[in-house]
Parts: sequence; structure tokens; C-alpha cells
Amino acid sequence: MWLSRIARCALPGRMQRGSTAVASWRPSQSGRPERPAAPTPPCPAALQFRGERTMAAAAAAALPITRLQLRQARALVEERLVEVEWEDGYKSLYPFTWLRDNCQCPRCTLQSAKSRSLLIADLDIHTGIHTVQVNDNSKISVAWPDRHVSEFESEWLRKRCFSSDARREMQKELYMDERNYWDSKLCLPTANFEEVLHDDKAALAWLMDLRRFGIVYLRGAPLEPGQVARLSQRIGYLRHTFYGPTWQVQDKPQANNVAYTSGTLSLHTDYPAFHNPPGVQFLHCLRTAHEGGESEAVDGFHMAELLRREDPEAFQTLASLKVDYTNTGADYCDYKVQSKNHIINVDSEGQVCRINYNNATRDSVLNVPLGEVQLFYEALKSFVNIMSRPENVLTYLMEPGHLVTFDNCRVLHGRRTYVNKGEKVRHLEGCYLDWDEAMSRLRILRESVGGDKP
Ligand code: OGA
Ligand code: NM2
Ligand code: ZN
Ligand code: ZN
Repeated sequence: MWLSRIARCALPGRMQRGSTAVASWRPSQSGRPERPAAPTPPCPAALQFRGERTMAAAAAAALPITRLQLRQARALVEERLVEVEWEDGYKSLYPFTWLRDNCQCPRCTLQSAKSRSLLIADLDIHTGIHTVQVNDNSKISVAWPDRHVSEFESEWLRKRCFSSDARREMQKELYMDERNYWDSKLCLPTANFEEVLHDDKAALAWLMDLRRFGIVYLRGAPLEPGQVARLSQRIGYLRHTFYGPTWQVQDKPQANNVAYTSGTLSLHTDYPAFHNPPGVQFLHCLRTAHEGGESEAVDGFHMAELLRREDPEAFQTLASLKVDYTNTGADYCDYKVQSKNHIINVDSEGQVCRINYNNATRDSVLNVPLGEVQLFYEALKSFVNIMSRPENVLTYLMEPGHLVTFDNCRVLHGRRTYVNKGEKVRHLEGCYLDWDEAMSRLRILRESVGGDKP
């Protein structure tokens, strides 16, 4: 890959949601191909940053191993709360109803599935309490009026404390939603393909970077098809679509998708024609074109925030208006797909949480009143203008054996036009995954590499 391969990166700022640029780089001067298992490229400052960040993130992600001792517990009968005090003086409150609902005993919890077997039908949401006491400084035991007894361990309770700080920490630990925004100067996070496949630490670092930056570039993959499927098995399983379990990006006659031509692909997310588009995408380069075919990527969350700041009306339009997408044809089997999606999805807290945009599959059916048509085009133009600014677009040329992994909810990607000649016939293999599976593997690796308890 040119550009980032020998990029010299300035120390990136710890840019998170809402902030601006990350790092700077200089393009590569060398066009030499790299050996498959080459070490991470010389990018000293960025490596330092990435190492620091990865370790810090791992430490923050790790569950506390120290045994927190309990000092006392008492029932506040009027409020129907149990107050727990730890040896560090910290106090937490737990509602009676919640404690009874979450009894961990074998009658209330199916131990083999770590799942609740107690039914809401059998939960008295007005229950009182008989007694509460601390046992061995490590758990509390609650006797209920019907003499059922529940035990709750100190660490388990502390992690479920209802204070806003504790809840925020728990949500962070569970969903790892912290993002570092970037632009064209991003020092692309990299990993080695075989290391990710065989070393848990490398796989953890890869998935943490994928979550935080939305894009990770892998080198050292074998020069034969099947590698994106191997990588998806490292996580669990891939996401099948109408284009098949994996798909071949090549210039094809009678192409059933603009991606299967040698033309330009403007910045897009894949498959907004689905109401639930794939969360993660892998693209493995098997062969490059004679000329062109450079890849582009932008941080869609960052771009949406820029739009919100620079053109709030356009942001509001793209966040509130549902655009129809359409995709008809035959591949794995025949399909006639339709969806209605916001180009910018905002969650209940106002955070941008998904970009749905592919100009090729945007439907000619436009379900807006006549008087709003022009407004829609103005909003879309404003968004595309921002994301197309050279300062925002990361550009790189994939080489055979290189594989890019990215967050298809967040990163818009594109491809420049290319020309095949002789043996030089461009060929990428791709596949999709969903974030639930990737996050599942990330949590498991965090526990096993970080030494956390299951
Ligand atoms: C695609 C795509 C990128 C490329 O197939 O959807 O974005 O470099 N391909 O060909
Ligand atoms: N494929 C054809 O939105 C889209 O049409 C993306 C990309 C799978 C490479 C489809
Ligand atoms: Zn029970
Ligand atoms: Zn694509």
C-alpha cells in the first residue's frame, strides 16, 4: 500500500467523538512491494500512540480483579432499598424488586445458561425484605418474606451499582463505544494477518482498533481466495447476502452491481438497501489493476458531525428524512430488495450511530412532498461536499496480500476507476460480518488476554 506504508506520523491527538483531526502523514516514496509477513510499517509516533492507547484501553476494559470487601448492608424499609457499604467507604443502593428479580440461586437462574429462569409472573414487584446480612465480607445474603434466600457477591453488586458514574462505566465496558475521529492524516492502524489469526493478543488489538477507529489494514494474507472467510471464522461466522457468503469484486460483463465494473465508486456504505446493513466489511486484494483502483475512506461519524456544525439544516434533513433504496437482480439467488433508511442515523442521545448511503442504490422513488425535493438535494450535496474534501479522505492503494477491515456503519469507502491490462486484472474478495458477532469475540478476547474472570 502506498501512502500509509511508510508514513511518518505525528503524534495523534486523542480525538474522540466531537473533536477534530488525529494524525498527519507523508505519502510513501517507495513503490516496492512488501514481504507478506513484514513487520508493522515505520510509523514511530503512531506506534507509540497505538501501543499506549491499546494498553490503556485494555486496562480500562479489564474487570477489577481485586476482591472488594463489604463493610455492612442494611435495609431501608420505607424506600424499599438495600444500602451496601464497601471497605473503601463507597455506598450503593439496590431496590428490593431488582434484588429479588436477579436472585442468582439455582431456582431463579439456569446456571448452565447463565440466564434468568424466574418469571415476571412469579416476581412480586412490591416485595418487602425479611433480613439482609453480610457474609465473610464478600457477599450479602437476603432473606425474603417467603423465606427464599438470595446471595449476591460483592464485585457483582459493585459493578451493578445504580449511581450514574457506575452505570456509565458499565456501559463503556460492555459496548466499547468510544471512537477516535480521523481525517486524511490518519495513520492507518495496521496488523499482520497471520498474527491476528493465531495470536489472541494481536486479534484483540485488531478488534479494539476496528471498534475505535473503524478501520484496520492487515498485511501478510496469502494470495489466494478464502482469506476473508478464514478471518471471519476467527470471529465466528460471516454474514451471507444475495451476493453470496463471500463475493468477488471484479469487472464483470452484465454487472449486477456498479462495484462489479471498472468505474469509480463514490464514497458509500455497503447495502443501505437492507434495513439492517452489514456492520463490518473485509476486502482482500488478490490482484491489482494495470492502472488506478486506489481506495478511499472517510470517517462518516466525523463527517456527520462536521455537517451538523457547518450546515445544521442539512444535518437535520438527512437525519430526519428516510430515503428509499432499491437493489434488484440475481446473484446467489434472485432478489428485489427495498429499504427506507436515514442517511444519517442518530440515536436517542443525539449521537450519530450509523451512516446509510450508497448513491448507486438510492431509489428514484423519493418519498417527500414536492416542495422538499430541492431541500433534500441541497442537504445531500452539502454532506457529500464535506466528505469529499481532500483533507478528510484517506487514500491508499491495496496490494496483493493486503486486506482492509472496516466498520460499515461508520466508514464510507470508495474506489477510483481502473484499467486492467494483460495479467493485471483487478480482483478483490470481500465478505460481511455483523457487529454483534465481532463484539462478542472482542469481549471474549478481552477476558482471556486480560486475564478477566469469565
Ligand atoms: C464494493 C467496494 C471497493 C473496491 O465492492 O462495494 O466498495 O476497491 N469495492 O473495489
Ligand atoms: N457488493 C456487490 O450497497 C451495495 O450495493 C453494496 C457491494 C457486495 C460488492 C454491494
Ligand atoms: Zn432464587
Ligand atoms: Zn463498497
